[in-house]
Amino acid sequence: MTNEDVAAELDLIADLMEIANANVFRVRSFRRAAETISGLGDDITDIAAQGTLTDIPGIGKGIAQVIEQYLATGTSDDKEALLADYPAGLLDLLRISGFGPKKVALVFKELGITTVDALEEAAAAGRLQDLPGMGEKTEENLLKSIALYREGQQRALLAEVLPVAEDLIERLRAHPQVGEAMYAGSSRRCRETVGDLDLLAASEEPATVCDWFAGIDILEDVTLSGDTKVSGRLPGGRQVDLRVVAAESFGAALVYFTGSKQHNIQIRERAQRMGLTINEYGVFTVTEDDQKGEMVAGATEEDVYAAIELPWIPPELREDRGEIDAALDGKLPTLIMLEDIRCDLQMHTQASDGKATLEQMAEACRELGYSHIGITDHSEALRVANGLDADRIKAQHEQIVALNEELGTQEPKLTILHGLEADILGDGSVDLPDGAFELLDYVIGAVHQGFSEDVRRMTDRVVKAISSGTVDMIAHPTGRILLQRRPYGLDIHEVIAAAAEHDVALEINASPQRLDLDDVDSRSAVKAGCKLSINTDSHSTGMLTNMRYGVMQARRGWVEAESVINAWDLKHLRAWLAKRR
Ligand code: DGT
Ligand code: CA
Ligand code: CA
Ligand code: ZN
Repeated sequence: MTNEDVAAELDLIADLMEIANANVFRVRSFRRAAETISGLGDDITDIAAQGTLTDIPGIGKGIAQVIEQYLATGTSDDKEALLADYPAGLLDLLRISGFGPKKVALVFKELGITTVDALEEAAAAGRLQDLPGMGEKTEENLLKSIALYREGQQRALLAEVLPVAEDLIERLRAHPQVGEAMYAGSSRRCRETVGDLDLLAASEEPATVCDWFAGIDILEDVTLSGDTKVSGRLPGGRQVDLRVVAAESFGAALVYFTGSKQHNIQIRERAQRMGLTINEYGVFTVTEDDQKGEMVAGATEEDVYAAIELPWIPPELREDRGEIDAALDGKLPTLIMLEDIRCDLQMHTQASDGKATLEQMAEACRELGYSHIGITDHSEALRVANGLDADRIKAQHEQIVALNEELGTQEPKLTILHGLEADILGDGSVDLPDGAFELLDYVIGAVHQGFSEDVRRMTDRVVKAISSGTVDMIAHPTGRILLQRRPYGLDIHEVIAAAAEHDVALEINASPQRLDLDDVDSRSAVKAGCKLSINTDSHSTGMLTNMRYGVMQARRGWVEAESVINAWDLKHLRAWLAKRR
């Protein structure tokens, strides 16, 4: 079990305690322990094995015992005691965004609600309005959140599925009877969420491979069918399908199962127009009596596309959004790659709400091979994140100047730019303390508060910030949280037009829960002439590697490196920033 698993378990117990109206200090001690453990450098299982859990600050005997029991049995006496009084269904209610322990306790006590279905029914029937602190608006928002919760049950974030897919593919490739193997479907197209995981392997002994795969440790509920297919579930319930094909068909099967369905339809129709037929086994000629003739391609994707006179099309583009016409015109984009990224322009330190120090963030970025980075703690107005006032910005500036001097003498070199993630306030003004603008290398504007305005006001607010001449970039422009919060009401096309006019960059926030701008908006932005910046918005060193997910989203948006300011070298970036000031 990982540190994150243990932290999540402690948080869950804290949730249950809150529902049970337990002592607030005890609840807080569980929450703090969870936070400490998730930020811990060492493996919690090792520490537990050494019997030194209580040496960790904030972990007393009680919590240490809960952790030990959880590591040994997957549960604990504390949790079981709570679950005896409060049904496990209440934990599902807690997963509904905006519905915290207090509200869960209230509907449980007053209305006996223990399931999401019952809660939805009560909200739809207007039975929640009479409860203290709830109204018609609460019910409306709740119904929306429940819809998102259901969507979340159907689909998982790409970042949850992809590492598992990569691990399974590595294990398949290592099997002596397997030639090539690859994941397909939405995971390979790098869609932000994934329904089920599709895997593909080439083998001359498909039954042997299927038998072996059916016994693999992380698969549950396994079904085997026809000796060429295995289906099962990952822990948590996500479906996995493995198909095993002959090597001569691997490319055709990979094209077919990568999809998208719409892309497949387009290439099948193209094949038909050329007197060919295409399926998951290969590309074939068609005989005079309309039968399948000779196989002309199938072993590799390149062969399959070549057989219908197309260049290979990157999976991220296979969404039937004009990629086939672009391929025919020789106008497929040269998609940005992770290797193109030279820096990360949004990250937080302990100065505001980050977990690591300035030095730790810098060192981690140097290890990633970046030549420069931008430190962007929150501005004063974001009190919950301990935002920086004028004095603290000045102090941080001195710290960065000193660290830059030190880093300048080390190889490989790293240069730190001093930025700020400044709140865009309710009236569209930018939260820049006196004197800050002059000190900073750049300013990111971001909306963090006051979401539920109408579209006109929200759009004006962001456009005003863009036109202010004080911001160089807009962070997470639509504010969405995948599977949890819809974008705020905002006319993104107006925002894009304003950003293009004022040469303000728009962020592709690489955090797997955000991916904001998304693929479609990123493409519109580049078309409109905007610069983009792919930023991890890291709040710890571990989050820096989320860059890959931002790049994937950019690739789905047909984005090339030249549009992305953090793919530029430092000189180019500095020149662009200087021109703007
Ligand atoms: P997901 O799982 O909902 O995230 O999305 P996909 O794209 O992985 O879809 P899935 O798992 O239903 O099917 C995998 C691929 O198989 C899909 O992208 C294209 C191909 N495929 C599935 N059904 C059909 C079909 O009826 N016609 C064609 N042409 N292709 C299909
Ligand atoms: Ca799928
Ligand atoms: Ca599937
Ligand atoms: Zn933050």
